[in-house]
Amino acid sequence: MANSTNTAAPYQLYYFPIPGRAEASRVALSLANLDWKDNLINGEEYGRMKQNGDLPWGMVPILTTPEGVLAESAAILRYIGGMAGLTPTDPFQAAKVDEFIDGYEPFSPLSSDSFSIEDVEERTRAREALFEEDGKGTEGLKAVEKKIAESTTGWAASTTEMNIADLRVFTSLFGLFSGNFDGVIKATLADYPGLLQYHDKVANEPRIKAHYADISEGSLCWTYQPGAFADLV
Ligand SMILES: N[C@@H](CCC(=O)N[C@@H](CS)C(=O)NCC(=O)O)C(=O)O
Repeated sequence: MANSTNTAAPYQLYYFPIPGRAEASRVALSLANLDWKDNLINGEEYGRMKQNGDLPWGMVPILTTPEGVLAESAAILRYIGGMAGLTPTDPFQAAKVDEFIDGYEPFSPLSSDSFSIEDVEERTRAREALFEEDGKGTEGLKAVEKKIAESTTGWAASTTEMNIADLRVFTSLFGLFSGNFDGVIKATLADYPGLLQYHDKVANEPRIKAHYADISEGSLCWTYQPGAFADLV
């Protein structure tokens, strides 16, 4: 059952109303067919949860489960990914998937580093600088493109099937280019044909394609649909 409105659903995800660090787990929760609720919180609710001691590490996302609260986006993804059949059963392949998720992490928070800059022009400039020739964003995109090019199967961690490493990379990477981050523009991706090819592969995976088939108008999740970047090719 996907994304219940039931406040008593056994699995409850709490995060801001953006893809960000929760999106991969949202996809995994849906593909696992669990009864779950997507609690979209604002800054005030986040502050209240933190104050109340509801957040094990003071941050979101968290997932409440019948067995207790789980924090850290990668831990949530691994836990739900296991239930969704999205983690390899072979121990080495599972470890390679973990390696990819952990190795990708330094490139994950690129856009959020500049969240605290209040002036929109200054924030835009800081984000644009990320994707200049020597910027951290460019370095990250090149590194991920190279890793994916090394894959023997086209899936991020060279696994035989799509798995949680792909959910993490796909949602984090392409979520950056939704237009939600001032100064980060989708045209940047035109310089990364390998990443566009990877987008095509994941977005057209039948479960992913079905998951994003009916998004609402204006949804930030448009970057996850097949053809989202087709005009750049
Ligand atoms: N390592 C954590 C990082 C979580 C994180 O950075 N969460 C941000 C939102 S994306 C947050 O809670 N920010 C609120 C704050 O730091 O005040 C994870 O992956 O879950």
